[in-house]
Amino acid sequence: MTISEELKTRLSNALIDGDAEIAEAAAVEALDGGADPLALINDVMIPALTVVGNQFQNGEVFLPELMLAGDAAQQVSKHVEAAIAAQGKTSEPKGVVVIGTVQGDIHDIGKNIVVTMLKAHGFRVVDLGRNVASSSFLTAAIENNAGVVAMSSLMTTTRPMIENTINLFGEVGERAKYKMIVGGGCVTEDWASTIGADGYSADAVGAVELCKQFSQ
Ligand code: B12
Repeated sequence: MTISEELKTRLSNALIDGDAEIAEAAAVEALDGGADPLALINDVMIPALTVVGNQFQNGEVFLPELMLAGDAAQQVSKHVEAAIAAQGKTSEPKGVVVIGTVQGDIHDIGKNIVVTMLKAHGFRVVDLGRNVASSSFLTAAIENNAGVVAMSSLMTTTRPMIENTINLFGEVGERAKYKMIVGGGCVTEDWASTIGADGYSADAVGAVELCKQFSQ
C-alpha cells in the first residue's frame, strides 16, 4: 500500500527535526496501514536523513541535531526491521554472511537494515556490529565458515578500512575463499571495483541479491 503524502511529510519532518516520538508514531501508523517497509526506508527515511546530512555538512545544523535525527531514525528502523522480519518467509537455510561497519565508523542504521533483510531471506548472519577491525572480519569469516563478508562504511575517512580488510584477507591467503561485498553512503560501484570487491549494492535489496548470487 502507498503511504499518504501527509503521513510521508509528517514522518520526513519528524526525522529532519529529530523528533523521535512523532517519527516513531508516524512510522507505526504507516506500517499498521500496510506501508511497504522498504518504501519507508527508500522514499522517506533516506531522503530525510540526506537533508539532515547536507544541513550538517553546510554548517546549518550541528552534532546535537545530527544525533537527534539519528535517534529518531533508529526508532523508525526498529519498527521497519520488525515489519521486514515479519514478512520473512524462507525456511530453507542459505549461506553464512559475516557483516559489520568498518573500523572508525559507528554508523549502523543501514547495516542493521541489511542484516534484517538477510535474515528474512534465510541467511545466517554473524553481525560484528560497528567499528569492526579488519582482523575481526577475518577471524569471524574463518570461524563461521562464511560464504560472504559484507562491509559497510558511511564516511570517506573510514572507507579505506574496507580496502585494508580485503588486502588483509589476501595477505594471509584467505581471499579466494570468500566473496567480499561492500556498501554504505560513501561507497560507489566504481570504487568497489577498483579495490577488488566482489560486489557492491546501493541498498539492502541489492545486498540480498548479491548474497543469493554468491551462495548458489
Ligand atoms: C544518522 C547519522 C549519524 C548518527 C549515526 C547513528 C547510527 N547508529 O548509525 C550519528 C549522530 C551517531 C552520526 C555521527 C557522525 N556522523 Co553521521 N550521519 C548520519 C546521517 C544523517 C544518516 C546515515 C543513515 O543512517 N542513513 C540511512 C541508512 C538507511 O542509509 P545507509 O547507511 O546508506 O544504508 C543503506 C545503503 O547504503 C545500503 N548499505 C549500507 N551498508 C551496506 C553494506 C553492504 C555490504 C551493502 C551491499 C549495502 C549497504 O543499504 C542500506 C539500506 O538501504 C548521514 C547523512 C547521509 N546522507 O547518509 C550522516 C553522515 C554519514 N555523518 C557524517 C559525519 C561526518 C559524522 C560524524 C563524524 C560527525 C562528528 N563530527 O562527530 C560522526 C561519526 C562518528 C564515527 N566515528 O562514526 C557525514 C560523513 C561525511 C563523509 N562523507 O565522510 C555524513 C554523510 C553527513 C554529512 N553530509 O556530512 N551520524
